[in-house]
Parts: sequence; C-alpha cells; structure tokens
Amino acid sequence: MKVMATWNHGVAANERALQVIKQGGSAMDAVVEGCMVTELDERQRSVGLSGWPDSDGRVSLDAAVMSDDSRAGSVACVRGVANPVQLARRVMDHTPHVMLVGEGAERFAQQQGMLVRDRALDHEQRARLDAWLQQAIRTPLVNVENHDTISMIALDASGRMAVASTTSGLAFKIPGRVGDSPIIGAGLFVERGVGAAVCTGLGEVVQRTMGAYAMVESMRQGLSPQAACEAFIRRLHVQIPESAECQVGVLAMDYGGRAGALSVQSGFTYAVGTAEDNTLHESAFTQDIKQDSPRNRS
Ligand code: SD4
Repeated sequence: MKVMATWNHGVAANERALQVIKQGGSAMDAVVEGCMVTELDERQRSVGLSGWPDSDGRVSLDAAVMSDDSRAGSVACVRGVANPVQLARRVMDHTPHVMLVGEGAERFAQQQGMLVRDRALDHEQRARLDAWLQQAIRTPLVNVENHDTISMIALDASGRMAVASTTSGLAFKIPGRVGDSPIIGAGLFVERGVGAAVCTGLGEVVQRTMGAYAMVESMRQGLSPQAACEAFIRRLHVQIPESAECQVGVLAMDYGGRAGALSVQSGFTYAVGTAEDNTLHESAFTQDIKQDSPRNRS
C-alpha cells in the first residue's frame, strides 16, 4: 500500500487515505476520502469552498477521479458544493458520462442528496479579492501563495490504483475558467499495469501538454516514475518555454510502488505514505533543465 499527495496538506489527506485502505477500502475510496479532508479544511485557500474566488467574487470548484479500470468522473466550475471530489465520483458511478459542468453539475449534486449552498465570502476572501481588484493590471496568474490544489495517487492492498484531484483553481480567475485538475489526462491519469501521475500548478500549461497522460505514457514505454516526471518537465520547457516562469509540480507512481516527483520551481512539497509512515518531502526542481531550455540557448 502506498499513497502520494501534493503539498503540505497532503500529509493529513494521506493519513485518512491510509486509514481507509487499512480498513479494507479501495484505492478509489482512499483518494476520495483523502481529498475530502483538504476540501473541508477551512484554512485551505485553493481547495474547497474556502478557496479564493473568481474575479466576480464567486468560488467555483473543479475536481476529478480516475480508477485503473479506465473509469473516470469529473466536475468543473461547480459552486456551493463542499465536496466536489465526491461529486466527481458520483458522476463516474451513477451517470453514463465523464464530465459535468456548472449548473448541470450542481443540479446533479442536488439529485444525489448532496448539499448545495451559497456560501458568502469570508473576511479574508473578500479582502484579498478587493485588493486584487484595485491592481492596475489584473493578471490571474498562479503564484507561490496560491498553489494548494490537492492531487493524490493511491495503490491499495489488492494492487489497484486510483487518482483524484480537487481545486478552486486560479485565484481571481476569469469566471468560467477551468484548469487542468478536472481534465482526465491533463491533471491526472492512471493506466492499469503501468502507473499513475498527477499534476499541480499552472493548469494552462499542463492542459496544453497533457501532463499526466504524458508521464503515464513514458512509464508505459519503460521509464521509471522519476524519469517520467523528468521527461515531462523537460518537454514542457521545450514546448512552452515561458513555463519556466511558473510553477508546475508533478507526482508519479508505478505498480511496484516506486515514486517520482519533480517541479519547475523550488518549494513543491508532497507527502508519501505507506503502512509504516507518512512523511513530507520537497521535490527536486529543474534548474538544470531550465538552463537547457530554448529560451536560454540562443
Ligand atoms: C489549476 N492546477 O486550476 C490548478 C491550480 C493548482 O496548485 O494546482 N494550484 O490550474
């Protein structure tokens, strides 16, 4: 059994996921329950209803799940749903579809008996939005303070894998903006017998390079999880040289429980949990790869 999760809050999410697996739950149960811990943590500003709002002052959430039998569920731009990752799982389990968005996803949540509530912004959300609105140039860029999306990988006791991701996305984004986290193949991907990968960071560059799928594909061709992370970040710098200025963090794992992690900038933390322990790590980052990027070559 092994679980991995992005950022510092990954430790608490892993804790729950490990407990679920120890009690006989599946990898899918583990990633959903683990992500829900972060979604319900009011201190989180990039996950759940306490996340930073869009530029209209409304919090909209994206989430997805995928299991290694190639089933997947996803929701995007949903409002008022406390646990979008659970809603994504319901899409997978109870509809013939993969992805529901906006109003349709909220209506489905209500039909599923999930609470959909309008939550007023708290003081900090309001204050940060007001400060942002007063800036002369309002570019909704991911920066170090709002990298908080949780993405998880689990390998359960019976050797099955699942992945999940949940986020409030970019702080002060244009209303309707959707990042990589609910896009199967971009923010998360798993293939039976091969492995799994997840991403965090600036969704736009991950969407344009199909990050998670690219890493799993590299593992399918024989690369270790760490080498797959390196191959992806290298490719990211070649395909999108300006990605060197943003943060993207990636995690990968294979069925042997070998783990990989890498980020574009320093400061990407992730948690790794096993039956024995659950510890926080900081990934290597890609100074050498950046120096090698097309922008620095001419
Ligand atoms: C997004 N990938 O919406 C998310 C944001 C994120 O750490 O992961 N932040 O683009």
